[in-house]
Amino acid sequence: MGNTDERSTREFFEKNGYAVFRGAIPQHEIDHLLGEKIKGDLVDYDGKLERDSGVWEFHKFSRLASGQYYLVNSLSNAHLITKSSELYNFRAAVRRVYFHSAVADCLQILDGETHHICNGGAVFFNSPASEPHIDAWHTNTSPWGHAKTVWIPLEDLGPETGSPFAVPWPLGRLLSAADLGIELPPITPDAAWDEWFPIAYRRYQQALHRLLLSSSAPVASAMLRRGDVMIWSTLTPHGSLPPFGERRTRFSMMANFRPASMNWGRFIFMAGEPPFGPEPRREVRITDAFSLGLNPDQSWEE
Ligand SMILES: O=C(O)CCC(=O)C(=O)O
Repeated sequence: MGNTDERSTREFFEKNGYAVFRGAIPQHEIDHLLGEKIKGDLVDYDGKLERDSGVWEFHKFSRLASGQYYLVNSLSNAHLITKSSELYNFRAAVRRVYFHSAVADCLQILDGETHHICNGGAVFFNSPASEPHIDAWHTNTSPWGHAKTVWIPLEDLGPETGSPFAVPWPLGRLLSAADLGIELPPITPDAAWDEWFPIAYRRYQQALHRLLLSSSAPVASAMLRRGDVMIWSTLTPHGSLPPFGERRTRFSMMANFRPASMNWGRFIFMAGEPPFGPEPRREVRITDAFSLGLNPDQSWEE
């Protein structure tokens, strides 16, 4: 570990499960990402798209009491929608930020690792107003708790834009279903993941929410300037504030990383539990840095 600042950032991260790095991404990278050439890639699309239900539909929105809209029919494999020839400039610019040495530096300050692998990412145009949740459901390591989400504002953000927040959480603290006092539906090798996942996830979410509420958990957010970097462990509960008043933009991006020296871990399935057997030894494929999701159909062992 380099200097005192870095040491105290790491100590803060270990105690609270999140950290904020100020002005980490060079402004010219953000200018490039938001530049006219890139914007030209982003065109409105009003056709049908494949949904999680498997049906091709137009967007369907619902309105919350707060006046916000949310998408009811979520997209299936959104990352696969565009052909590689589309969004060419945009994808290249996004990758330039995800894989910028400044991101690697921030990660290294937190865990000392020199090489990380990106498991997927997203670009936000508005706040998703997501409820408190943990990202370990889609990205985790074995042993637990070394995967991280990197979140980067692309414009200056106050809470009125719907900033992200974290619940201060000791690094590595894993809440299993048993810790939350719930049982998840059993999963067997034949079980359909797509049927099991939403039920298990929702049950876990509700229990997590109850726990945070009953323990009067604090939430932490920050005024963020474009180019700052906020990082949380994928075991740290976090979410996003809803924006105030009328809808407004909140250009930002996030990606999940894990140290390259670590194996994937399957949060919620403890080592040796069916249907997966013992902990995976080595990950065997990273086909696309932008592919998302951990799927039990994937091959995990060498
Ligand atoms: O963008 C946000 O406000 C939060 C995003 C989030 O919850 C996530 O990346 O897991």
